[in-house]
Order: sequence, then C-alpha cells, then structure tokens
Amino acid sequence: MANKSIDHAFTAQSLTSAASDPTFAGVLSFMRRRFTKDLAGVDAAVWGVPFDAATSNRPGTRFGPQAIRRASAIFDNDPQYPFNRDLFAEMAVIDYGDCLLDYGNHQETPAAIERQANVILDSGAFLLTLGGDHYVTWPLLKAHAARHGPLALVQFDAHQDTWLDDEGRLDHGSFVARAARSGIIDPDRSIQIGIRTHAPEDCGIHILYGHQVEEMRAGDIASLIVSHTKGAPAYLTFDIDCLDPAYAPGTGTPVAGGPSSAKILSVLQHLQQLDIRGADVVEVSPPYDHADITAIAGATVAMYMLGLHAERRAAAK
Ligand SMILES: [Mn+2]
Repeated sequence: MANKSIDHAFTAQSLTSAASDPTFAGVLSFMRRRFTKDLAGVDAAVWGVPFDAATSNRPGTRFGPQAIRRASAIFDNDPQYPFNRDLFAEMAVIDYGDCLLDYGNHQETPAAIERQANVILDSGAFLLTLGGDHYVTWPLLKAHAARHGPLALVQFDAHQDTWLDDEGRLDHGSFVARAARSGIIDPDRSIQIGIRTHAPEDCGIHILYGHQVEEMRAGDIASLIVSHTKGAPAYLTFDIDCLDPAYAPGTGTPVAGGPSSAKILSVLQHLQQLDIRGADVVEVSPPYDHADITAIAGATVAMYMLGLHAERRAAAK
C-alpha cells in the first residue's frame, strides 16, 4: 500500500486520524502520535521515563522509550485492531515525550517523575508510561493513587518486586512492598501474573505463577484478574520479563519458563472489564535485544493498553 503521510507526528491536521508513514522513515513518536506538551483535549498521553539506575543486573532500560517508539512504526500500514476498533478514529492520543531527569542526582528521580506525572494527570488524560526500569512504577503509583485512592495493582512480571527495603534506596525490586506498606495499593485486590522467582514476602498479594499461566487458558486468566480486582480502580504494570526470554530477550533480569507474547496478548485482550486508570510497560533493555523482538513486544503491549483505555472510555459513555 502506498504511504499517505510523512512525519505524521507533526504534520497531522488533528490529534485523531491514522498515520500512514513509511515504516522505515518519518519522525518516531509512539504510533506517530503528535509530539506535544499541550494536553488540551487529550484523552491519553504516552510518556517515556528513561531511567535505569535502580536495576539489579543488566542496565539499558534508559533506551527503552526510544526503542518502543521506533518499534511502534510497524503499526502504520499494518494496523492491528485487537478490540475491533480504530484506536485513533475518536481518541486523541499524544506522545508527551520524555521525563526530564538528572543522571547525576538519582535521589531526585522519584520526586521528578511524580511531579511531571501529576502535570499530565491534572489534565484528566490517561497516562501510559514507557520505562525505564521497574522502579519508575513507584512514583507513578503514588501519582495515580492520589487521584483514585488505593489501587488494584495488576502486575505482569517474572518477579514479585516485594523485597523489603528502606525508604531511601532506589531498587527496581521493592516498589510493590513499598506500595503495599504505604497503602497506595490494596493487596487484597492486587494480583501478579507470571511470577517465576521467589521473594521472602508476598505482601498478601495473590500470585499466578508462571507454571499456572502455562496451564491456564488466556480467557480464564483474564477472568481471574478482573474478578480479583473487584471493580476497584486498577493500575496495569507490565514488566516485559513476564514474557519468556525467547519472546523478550532484551531485558535486565530474564527468567526462563515464561509465557509467549501470543498468550499474554490474548490475556490482555480479555481484560476489557478492567477499570484501568493507568498503565506502564517497563524493563525493555535495547542493548540486549535482537532484531527488535523485545521492543516490538513492548510496543504491542503498549498499544493493547491504549485499547483497554478505549474500552473503558467507551463503556463509560
Ligand atoms: Mn521483573
């Protein structure tokens, strides 16, 4: 099919409308959405948090947002409609660019992320964040909980991230324990999917282990997730290492025995009833990626998250 647009990220006439840039060219915003800091009339904002100083093993997720944006060009002329809707026919989605962080002053990072997330959330827009290592979810949860109260955390991950920690450390493996302790998530309504490693504490959160994900059907997994949240406002965090390293080699702490991207995308497709209020895709580490496998998986998960927001938005009308 002949391309019909170029540099849609700044040449598009409106915030809606599909892009048709050449897949190999054009300005690389997420799914060619407009690059802008103007939040007027915006339904959803995609935002990068390029931070990887809290990782316990291999770094590189500071390059995650750029790689996911680049990979998202695959949708331009091969659009996917997992929810039987054109996401951008009615929904105004922008690429808000990246979070400004001081690489030499990491202790300021959580406050900087929370402050800038608040600017986006104050506009009423849905926020979809591209990480970054999983530490970034901590300030993001704080910003969302300030608006919705205790959140149902829906966490796709190979790791529990419930290691006990003091308040001052920056560690990508402890944000869940911190969130449970501080009351910004409701452990009784939270669930972790794909876990394959063991931390000493579970913080009372229900776990669906990797082997259970392997044995269950996608629709049943989704039903369990939705029923477990009991209608509470939910925050969906997707650590790309939930997927088997075969489907996501480009990540900092890979764990064998995870689900395929096909299986997990099917689970996401069945989550239309989730009351999703915010989402992130984290731990994509391009230096360890091959042939953009991980970046494409991350971009596709992010696109499905926009779809889940569109479903909730349509249901609320
Ligand atoms: Mn993980």
